[in-house]
Amino acid sequence: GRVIIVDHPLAQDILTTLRDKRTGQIEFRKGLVRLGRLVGYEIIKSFETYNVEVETPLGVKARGIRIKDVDKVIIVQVLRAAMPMVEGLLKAFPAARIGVVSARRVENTHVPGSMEFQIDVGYYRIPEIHGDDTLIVVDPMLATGSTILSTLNIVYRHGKPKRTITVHVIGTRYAIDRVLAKYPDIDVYLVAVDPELNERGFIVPGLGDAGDRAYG
Ligand code: U5P
Repeated sequence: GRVIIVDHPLAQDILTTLRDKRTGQIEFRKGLVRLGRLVGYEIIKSFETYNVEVETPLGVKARGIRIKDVDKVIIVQVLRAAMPMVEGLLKAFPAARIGVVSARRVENTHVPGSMEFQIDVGYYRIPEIHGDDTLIVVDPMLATGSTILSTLNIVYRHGKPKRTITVHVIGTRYAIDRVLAKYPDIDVYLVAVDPELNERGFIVPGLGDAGDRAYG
């Protein structure tokens, strides 16, 4: 798998807004939607294309391209923080089938400083995954990796995709390595990699609790 940092200046500008503690709920959500769109366009760059020809209204042939299997995409969102990013990703993948996983870190069993969380999965609903599908799993923050690993474990029970991509705003090197150790073929897309996790498992400098900031 590859690790792709979306370093487009617009993505980095939006990330700065998200990090800013003065950014309120409405702007925060809007920023996540815009990042989802930008990351979606970045993901599309990795899809195969094929050549086609169309005829324009001038009765002349023009060469063009189509993106292969762009409609064979399943997006799985970790509730609730991933919802705005998925709205943005759908601009790039309007035909995607959508799954949801309600996964929550159990904060009260967490030993301060531990790099693992127990994950409580409440509800999930995932479309059937076929061998030619691209699976995109979205969680804005990849801190210890516990949430995404639990989510992937559930998602893969619904079939094996051709390719798996995870999408995050911010991740830690630790979590990226942990995910790739378990699933070496996954491609991880992030807008930034931050250096630290604090005692409570928050990314530092990070942007706080993504779900709380987006939804209150
Ligand atoms: N989370 C945050 N902010 C952080 C760290 C974690 O919002 O600074 C939330 C994410 O929304 C995600 C989960 O659902 O915790 C990821 O943590 P982990 O399971 O990777 O440790």
